[in-house]
Amino acid sequence: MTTFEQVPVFQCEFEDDRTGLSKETIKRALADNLFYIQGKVPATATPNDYYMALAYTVRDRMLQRWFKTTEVYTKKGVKVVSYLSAEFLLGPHLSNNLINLGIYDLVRQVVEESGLDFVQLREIEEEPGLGNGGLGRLAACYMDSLSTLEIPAIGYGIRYEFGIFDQEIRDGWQVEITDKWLHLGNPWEIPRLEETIEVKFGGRTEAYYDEKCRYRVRWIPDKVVKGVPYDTPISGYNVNTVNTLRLWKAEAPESFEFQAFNVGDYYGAVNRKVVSENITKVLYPNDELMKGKELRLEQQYFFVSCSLQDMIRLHLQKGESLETFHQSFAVQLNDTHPSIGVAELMRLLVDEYEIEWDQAWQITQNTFGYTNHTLLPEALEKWTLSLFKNLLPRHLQIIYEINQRFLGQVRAKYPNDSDRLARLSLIDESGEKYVRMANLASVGSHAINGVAALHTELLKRDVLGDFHELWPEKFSNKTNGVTPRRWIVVSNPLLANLITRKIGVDWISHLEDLKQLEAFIEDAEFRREWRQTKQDIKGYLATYIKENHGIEVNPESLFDVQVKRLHEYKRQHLNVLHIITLYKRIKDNPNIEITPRTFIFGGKAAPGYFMAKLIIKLINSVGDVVNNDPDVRDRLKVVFLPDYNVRFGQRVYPAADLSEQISTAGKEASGTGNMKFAMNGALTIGTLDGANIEIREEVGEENFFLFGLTTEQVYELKSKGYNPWDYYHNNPQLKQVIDLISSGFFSHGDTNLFRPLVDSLLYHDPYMLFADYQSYIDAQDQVNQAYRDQEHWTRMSILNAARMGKFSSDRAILEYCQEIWNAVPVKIELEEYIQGRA
Ligand code: RUG
Repeated sequence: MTTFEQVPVFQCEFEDDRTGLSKETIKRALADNLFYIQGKVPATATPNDYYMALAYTVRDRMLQRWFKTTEVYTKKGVKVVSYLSAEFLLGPHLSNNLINLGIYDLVRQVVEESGLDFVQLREIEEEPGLGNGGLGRLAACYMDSLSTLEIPAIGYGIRYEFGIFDQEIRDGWQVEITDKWLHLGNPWEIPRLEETIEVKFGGRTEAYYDEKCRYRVRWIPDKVVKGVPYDTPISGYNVNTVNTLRLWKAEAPESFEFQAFNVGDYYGAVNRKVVSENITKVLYPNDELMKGKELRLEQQYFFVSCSLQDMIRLHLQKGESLETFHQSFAVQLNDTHPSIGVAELMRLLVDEYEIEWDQAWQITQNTFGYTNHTLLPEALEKWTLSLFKNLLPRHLQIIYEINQRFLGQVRAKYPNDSDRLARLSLIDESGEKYVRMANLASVGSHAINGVAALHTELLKRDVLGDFHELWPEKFSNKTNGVTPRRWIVVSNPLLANLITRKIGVDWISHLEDLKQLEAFIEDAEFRREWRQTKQDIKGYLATYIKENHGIEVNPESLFDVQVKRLHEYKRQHLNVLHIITLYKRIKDNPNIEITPRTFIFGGKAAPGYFMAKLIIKLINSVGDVVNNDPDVRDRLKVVFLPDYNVRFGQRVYPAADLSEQISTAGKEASGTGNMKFAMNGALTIGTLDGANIEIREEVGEENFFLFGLTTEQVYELKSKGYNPWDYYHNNPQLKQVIDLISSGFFSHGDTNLFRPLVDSLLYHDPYMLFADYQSYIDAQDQVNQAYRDQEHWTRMSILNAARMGKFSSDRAILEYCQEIWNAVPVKIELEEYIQGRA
């Protein structure tokens, strides 16, 4: 193998066009990449060509670090974290990489001096929307922190050809448009064709005795698919570490098809090719809803098998034996989506590498950790036995074997407890039989964690209660975090600069340093600057809304923002009930004093989730009425901004005054948007749910607008028998609001349009909006009061940002490293002849 030092280009002692950081060199590199990579000259180049040339110029400057990082990780004794996730919601790469490399201002200057519009080029980048929401974005934040903390890591996932759909709003309704993120090419990835892996599907198994007369099973598949890795560099902030995100694309192996061609089955062969390649075609757009679709299980198995085979290859390349696999890799299961990995690693070890079952099981358990992200029953993955058997017959046998041994242990500990046995079993036998993926993940992992303190407690008590009783030592909490690089430095440069001027730059990689801002709370000039910064950013958002959506909003008004996936448990419709309440107040008394507010919504609904789509329609319909009613005199505005994605998040979090985190207590596992808002100085109105509880603890209860039932009260009320009609009849304000919707006031007289929503609230109200309504309105009234005292509001805003240190993904990753992965930083040193950072 050629080593890094042996490649001649890396030994050049002059400033190389692909590594150099002088202005002149970067300028030359841009022109060079435009000509030699894009094949264009300025006379014919499109803005996209320039963007591509710029992206390659930046990527070039990461390559040596990337190469060196990879090389160091192949050394014996380095433990690598392997983050297995069906989703990575990365967002645009360009700005993030420029910031992490420390060359943002320099490159911007060069681009502009070359007569190009930097912002235009930056905005051309298509973001890879390879995730639905919080779970995929968390994986992206964690990749950023792993690199920044110099932890050897690799992210494994799926290179969906079509990521999360683009959302358009037509006549107030969501319309889904295919996301074509790859249509103009992706300069950030490198295909590694030589590291392709084969994955088997279907067929049958066959028992046999090997040459040592040992009983063995072989799998005779009826389909083989190739997994081609596409690698994306993940830079760390202010360090040389560049980790890899390896995403797998499915392709049909040509050799497999020759036979079909030879016997003249041309169309059959082509069809099989298409079917194979379908595996990585499209991301399932359901967030928190499990649908038992075969293709989804195929996707999961495909990427997990590719990834585990890849890890085994890397481990063996180090000259290690498989007995020490778990010392080379700590594999984290991001939810149950990759949990088939437990059975796959057993299959690889036992069937393919002939390791005895007990030892293989030890290796497997020591390798995996499992993060649970939801308590919602509809999100818990389970697959029917028939589907499983058709697609993965060998894995089903392995799961049965794991289950039999596991239930044996349970029986020994709890004799005569058949109910417990039924609950713990990997197979749900209560009706149609299913494989329970959360149980498989829990049995096959040495560590299980929830993503916020409350969530972990509820997990231990309810969803995984029996597992907790059995193995309390496996459980821990790892409260989520988000990366301050993307969510403050990239998205809010004005605030980042203000903070840096006050306390220096260290906070970017040590977010707890933001605490130092508290020392300036009595400094009136600092408060003025803070307020002005927020004002400027709100101004930019107002201009954007005007230019792109034609709605005039007042930047002086309170920006009240709820951006997240549309889901009944997240209760965007509770927010709407508040808007209608304010509207009604104005209609009843047009001269009422009211704090002007702009309500901003964004978020996608799963295409098959009717109620969520109806809530989008309701928001837009209420907006149409409120925004156009002269009595309102622009004191209220309602805007639904379409196609909420990472880029849009970067625009909106910094501009928010108020962050809406209003899920029913006990339903939101953590939330991460809540953290991004508060870091940017927004105040939260929220329930005691998910990480809201910890945010409130950190920022202080006096700087947080709390409302609503607690989880315990929700359970209690449900068990007593919750009747939404009682609230409707006893609260005239609520009744008026509901009646107004029912009357067709927001639907041009159509009394049917919103009936499903209103009926769901009146007859079931599964997420208890009515129970929380009055408390929410009262808290919102306190918000109005507080916002009128701008000095006080600014103090609260500063304190919110200053006390958000805990919610950096760096803190979360450190906890995972120390308490689950047993992983330590490895410094990547660069040879002197390679340019240092700017
Ligand atoms: O809904 C949860 C969020 O509360 C959480 O913050 C996020 C990251 O942990 O994961 C979300 N989630 C859960 N997305 N999908 C699921 C279930 O598969």
